[in-house]
Amino acid sequence: MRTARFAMLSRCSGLSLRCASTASPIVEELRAALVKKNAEDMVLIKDLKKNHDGDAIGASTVGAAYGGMRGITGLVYEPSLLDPVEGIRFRGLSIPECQEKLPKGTTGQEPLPEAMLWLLLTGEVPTAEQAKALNAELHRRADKEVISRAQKTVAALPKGTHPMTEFSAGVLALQTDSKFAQAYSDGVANKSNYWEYALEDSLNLISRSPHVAAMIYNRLRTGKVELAAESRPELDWASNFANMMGFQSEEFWDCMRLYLSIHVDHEGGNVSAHTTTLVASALSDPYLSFSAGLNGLAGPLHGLANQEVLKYLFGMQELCRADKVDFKDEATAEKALTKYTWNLLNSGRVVPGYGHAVLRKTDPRYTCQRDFCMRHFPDDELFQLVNTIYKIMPGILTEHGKTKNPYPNVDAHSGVLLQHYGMTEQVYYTVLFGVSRQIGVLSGVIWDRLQGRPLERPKSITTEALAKRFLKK
Ligand code: HAX
Repeated sequence: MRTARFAMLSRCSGLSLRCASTASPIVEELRAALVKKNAEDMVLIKDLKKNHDGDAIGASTVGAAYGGMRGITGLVYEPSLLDPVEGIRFRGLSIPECQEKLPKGTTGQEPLPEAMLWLLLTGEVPTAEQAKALNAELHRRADKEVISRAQKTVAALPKGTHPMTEFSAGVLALQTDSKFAQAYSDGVANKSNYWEYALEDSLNLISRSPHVAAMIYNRLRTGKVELAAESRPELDWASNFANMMGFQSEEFWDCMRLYLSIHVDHEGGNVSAHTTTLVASALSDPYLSFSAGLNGLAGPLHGLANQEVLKYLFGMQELCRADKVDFKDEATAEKALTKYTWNLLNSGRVVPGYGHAVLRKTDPRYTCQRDFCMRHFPDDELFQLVNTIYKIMPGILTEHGKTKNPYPNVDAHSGVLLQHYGMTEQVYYTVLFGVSRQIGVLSGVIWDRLQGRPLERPKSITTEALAKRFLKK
């Protein structure tokens, strides 16, 4: 009776995933790779749960409870893992390994973000054909009507709304087409197939959100609710996004391939990933979940730092100009920058782009952007300023004595690349981060549903309860 009702609802909702997959061999291939990897992982998970259920992997302490849960390993998140010294590994691969092994764009230089998506989802490096077919599938899913509705919703927001607010709202507006929400409402979704609906929504979102993000960029630049150029099906995901924003240089496309590949993921505990997976654990669909994650990414201690870094750099340049600092004289420039940075620190502010909650060395995402600049524009003025700051900042922050990591993170460098290629609207920078970040965090959501992870609900405690327990008051 129940099965018959489900079958009927399934037909009514038009959500026959098996049919969809017949029409799309690459999604069928992707799904098969996910199922295979999950079967391998499940053997380990069963063993871990059965024989090590009570084994500790980290202890909670009073310090951790007051300190933003630092040092507590309390989540399983499959797509990537962060080492404090080595930095990020995407399914076991470091950034240089990804640059070497993943299929690349037309210049043959930088990895394709859609290849990164395949890697994060399946744990396998895709072939060039698989990456190409996945990109074609993303193009195929770019439903014009759904995208246009979302673009109009964003356009209804007042002028001057921050682009991150617009992007988050745009992702919510795309949610009207959520297969996950529809299937749940129709009663056809259950624990064994949630992940398939999550995969459907995620692919649609990754396909459509760049169209919304590109419109946000053009509205910022020209005030017009349109793309700078039509989507081109022959282009890969990153270059097409750049194309829709009005950038047609091959070199910038390569920059975007790299940019959108390295920002995808940073394990599961950072604000955007954790928020997305937390919200998704309530079985909110991928759109609702990722929009929530974007709102976290929009904070200045997280993704907005890339915007703040530019403010800091331009502020430094202005002060230097006012004081007639001769940049050709390195020692004078370093002295001046040190003085201005101390003024900032003494006013109780943080230096954006430096420090990290987990990393304890220079972020490899910083290093690979630096390498890109060295290859393409070593003499760029802003790049040289960033290099000079890199020389002095670890010493300043160490002397300041607060931060546990005096080295630069990803955000210290990304704006330099964008400024060089003429994307000067720094309020937009975090949107680029968000467009990339969906690839990682949605992979995380799909794996959470595939492995049947439950509602996330840690326990909290009050100061009164802690005082009773430890202070005997
Ligand atoms: N400048 C000045 N002070 C800093 C600092 C910096 N760059 N980084 C950390 N500190 C301070 C903290 O504010 C904190 O001070 P209080 O004790 O007064 O609260 C102290 O040093 C200890 O902090 P921490 O343990 O080293 O760092 P946290 O884990 O608390 O915070 C942050 C990590 C990234 C938020 C922090 O380093 C910071 O604010 N950096 C600047 C903003 C930034 O670049 N954010 C982007 C991080 C990467 C990212 O998520 N990108 O999206």
